[in-house]
Amino acid sequence: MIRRTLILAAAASLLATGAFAAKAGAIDISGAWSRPAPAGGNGVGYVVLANGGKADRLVSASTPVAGRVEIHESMVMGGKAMMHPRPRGIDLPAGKTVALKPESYHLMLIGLKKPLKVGETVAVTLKFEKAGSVTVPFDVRAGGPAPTAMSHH
Ligand SMILES: [Cu+2]
Repeated sequence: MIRRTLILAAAASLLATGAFAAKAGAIDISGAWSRPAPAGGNGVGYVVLANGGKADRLVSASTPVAGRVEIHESMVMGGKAMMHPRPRGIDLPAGKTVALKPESYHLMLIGLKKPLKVGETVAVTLKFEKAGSVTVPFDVRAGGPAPTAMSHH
């Protein structure tokens, strides 16, 4: 009885934090999620990258469900929410964890070929300079802080 309770608790905590974790070299990839978005619009992607190895870089990403994926950074400048493309990607310092999250770094899925619906997963391939490529399922869910003036954030 106690054991079953523990297993259920473990399963529940996995669900709460994102059940999927992947690895590319020494980089632990977890908590990948996206938001619902209509076909023809832009989607977002958030994920936590914990680099247990040498300095690396997230250089690009791609997905079959969008025309292309850009790496962006959101910031507030002069009271306005802005976002900037990061064409060189995101540095992943040795031993550090970098989170792509609302109001910060994010993936932008440009030109969705189909709607992203809550409960589905989107396969996104992340490409690292040294660790190579890995395809990660992003859970589509509502939530997080309310979108900013940039409606897709
Ligand atoms: Cu963006």
